[in-house]
Amino acid sequence: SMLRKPFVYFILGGPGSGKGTQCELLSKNLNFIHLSAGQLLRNAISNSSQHKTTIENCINNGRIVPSEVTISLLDKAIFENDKSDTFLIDGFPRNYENMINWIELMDHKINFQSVIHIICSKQTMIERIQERSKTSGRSDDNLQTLQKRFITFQNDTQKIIDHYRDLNQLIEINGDNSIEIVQEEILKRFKQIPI
Ligand code: UP5
Ligand code: MG
Repeated sequence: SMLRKPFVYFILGGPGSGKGTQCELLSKNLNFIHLSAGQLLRNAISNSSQHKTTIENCINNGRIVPSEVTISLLDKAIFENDKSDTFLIDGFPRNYENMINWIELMDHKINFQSVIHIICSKQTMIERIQERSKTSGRSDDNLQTLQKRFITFQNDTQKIIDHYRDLNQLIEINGDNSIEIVQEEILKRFKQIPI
C-alpha cells in the first residue's frame, strides 16, 4: 500500500527523440520507475486483450489509442508497483483527450510534478528510427508509419507540450546531443526541482 500519492513526471518528444533511452537511464540514476505508454500498449497486443485490434490499428497508423485503454494500463502499472514512489511516464499524454481524461481519472490519486520535453530535429529522429528498425521488430518502425507518427506529434502532441509550457510545468531538453549529454542535462534540471 502506498503511504502517499506517487509522484509522476511525463516525458514527451517525437518518435526517436530518446524518451525510452533517457527514462531507462533516469530509472537507474534516480531509482524512478519507467513506464512507457507505448510499451504497455504493445504488451497488451501480445496479451491478446479485448482492445488488441484497436491498439494494433492505431500503432500501425501512428494514431493515438483512446485514453481509457492507455490510462487503465498506466493506472494498473503505477498502483501495482511498490518499488519506488516516483514514476516517469514516457509518451503520454499525446493529445487533448488523453490529458483531459488523465486529469479526471488520475489527478486526485497522484502527485503530478512536471513534463520533460526532449526536443530533437526531424533528421536525427529519422536516422535513429531507421537504424533501430533493423532490430526493433516494431511494426511502426517503417518510413511510411514514421511519417504518420511525425504528423500526429505535430498536430496533437505539440499542443499538449505548449499547454504545459503555458502552465510553467515544462522542462525542455536538447535531444540532439549524445545519450550521455542529454542524461546529464536532465539530471541537472531534476536537481533544481524540489521533490
Ligand atoms: N538513441 C536515443 N537517444 C540517442 C542519442 N542521444 N544519440 C544517439 N542515439 C540515440 O531512441 C530511439 C533510437 O535512438 C534507439 O535506437 C536509441 O538507442 C537511439 P528511443 O529512446 O527508443 O526513443 P523514443 O523517443 O522512445 O522513440 P519511440 O519510437 O519509442 O517513440 P514513439 O513516441 O514513436 O513511440 P511510443 O512507443 O511512445 O508509441 C508508439 C505508438 O503507440 C504511438 O505512435 C501510438 O500509436 C501509440 N501510443 C498511444 O496511442 N498512446 C500512448 O499514450 C502511447 C503510445
Ligand atoms: Mg520509446
